[in-house]
Amino acid sequence: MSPTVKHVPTTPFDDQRPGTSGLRKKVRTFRQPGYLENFVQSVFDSLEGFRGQTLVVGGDGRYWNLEAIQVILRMAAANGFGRVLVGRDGLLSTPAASAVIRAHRAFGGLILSASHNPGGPDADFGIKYNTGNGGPAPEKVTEAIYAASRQIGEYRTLEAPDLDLSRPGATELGGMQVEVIDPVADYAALMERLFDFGAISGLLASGFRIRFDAMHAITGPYAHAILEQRLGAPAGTVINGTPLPDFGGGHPDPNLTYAHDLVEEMYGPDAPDFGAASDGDGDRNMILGRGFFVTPSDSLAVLAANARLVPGYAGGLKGIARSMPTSQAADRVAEKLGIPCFETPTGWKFFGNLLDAGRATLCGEESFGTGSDHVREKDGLWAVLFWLNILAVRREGVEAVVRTHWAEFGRNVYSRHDYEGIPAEAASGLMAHLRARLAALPGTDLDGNRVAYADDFGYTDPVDGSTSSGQGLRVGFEDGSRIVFRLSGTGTEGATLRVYLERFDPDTDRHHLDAQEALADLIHIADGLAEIRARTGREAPDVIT
Ligand code: VG1
Ligand code: CO
Repeated sequence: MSPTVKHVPTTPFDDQRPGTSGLRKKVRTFRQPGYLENFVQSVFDSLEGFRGQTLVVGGDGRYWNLEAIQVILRMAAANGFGRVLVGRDGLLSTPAASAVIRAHRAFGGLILSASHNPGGPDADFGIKYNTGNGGPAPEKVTEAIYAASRQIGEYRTLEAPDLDLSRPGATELGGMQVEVIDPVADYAALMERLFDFGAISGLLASGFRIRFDAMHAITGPYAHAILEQRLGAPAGTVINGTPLPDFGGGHPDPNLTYAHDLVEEMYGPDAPDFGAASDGDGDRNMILGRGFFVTPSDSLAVLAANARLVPGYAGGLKGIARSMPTSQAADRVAEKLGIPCFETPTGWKFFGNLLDAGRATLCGEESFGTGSDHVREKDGLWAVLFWLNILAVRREGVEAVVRTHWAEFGRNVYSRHDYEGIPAEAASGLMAHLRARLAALPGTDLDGNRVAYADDFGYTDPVDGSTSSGQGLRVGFEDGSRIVFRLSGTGTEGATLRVYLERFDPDTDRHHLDAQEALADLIHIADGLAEIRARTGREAPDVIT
């Protein structure tokens, strides 16, 4: 007998507005009775036409992932979905979830992740809804979800036991089919269509050594299957390759601060030729050469400039899109290729329309995010394979490829400074003070740098005309340098101030300079403009990327 649908009375929580990438909160917030249920019901209440359709569900394997998935399965059945595709053991990387939604023409998907934020009972959890194109819900959908969460009165679920998600296969739950799928299969097949696996295997067989740090997070199984099993990299190429609920106690954030195992090896004696890492949910990437770090902004530009070497992009790029704070290195490549370059607010949801409309092929963010129209999320392993494919064709090292790129296009020296966990009031005070100063800045001189423009970035989507304001304060100088200030929309405690610094340098003689050195005067100007030290009480950033 089918379990009956229960209508459970509930009252709204007032803090369920999705941020840059879904709803992210402490695990203990999510564990309050009704908290997850309210949000999931609000998602369903804001959607139309899903009866009998397919929903994709999976997460990054962090603490509480499986418990949340069991709740979602019962609610999906009670709300009338026809079928759910769920990754084995509840696992799906964010880009793989996007690939599965697209490959199976699902109505949408729920992805459980707080990405690079730590996991565990005292750490973070998150959930986001992706639409049928495989991408994060655009703002009009996330705002509708939030509105629904403010007036929710009941949620629907079933009285039914947990399902066994450890083995692929189909079962039934309250009239809905639940299919447990191999989390890697669709994704790996897609990668094989885009890249020249033969050429990459050849490179690896020639003695080119690589290391991939999965940071105890979701990309472990994907990297084992693709890098070691399919491409023949030696066992042990993938380190920290078993997903753990608390990511081994670390921040699964692929940058020079948190990916320490990898960084130590790549900057040590006898370093491999290529190193990479991905984040909690597998959508970010960090690329390293031997003793050499590739900024994510440069990585986007290099991929764009070399895209024709890769089978999936041999036909050329339609356009490039980058988030506003991302360096303008990609713009220079777009100009040379004669294709448009779009500047969007921070967050992958803003790329969806451009990709769907065929106006952009490659997208990137300075926050270690790169991707293309193959899915509608940024994609960590995809970026790794893209790099390896380029290196296999060019038969050059990572550093040589980047330096040649700088010599041709000039170097957009770049760095981001993060001040984490500052009191929310200090952060909003700092931004308000700076915002009030903007109008008077153009034409003034700051330490010998003349301000060309200063504004609060707003965006009008060229495809559907929707607008988003308040997306970051920008101060641009006459020589093309920029400083951008914004507050993070993914944190769960206090506020994080991000300061983005960029200077264009065409002079090859200065390309050996360390970014902090080359940006020293802008760093000084940023502090003066925003009164960072005075208002946050911090002498230095917590994380520099
Ligand atoms: C950060 C990054 C942003 C990225 C977002 C989600 O957002 O800056 O570029 O899209 O994280 O990435 P914020 O609002 O904290 O600056 V992930 O890998 O956390 O899904
Ligand atoms: Co992520």
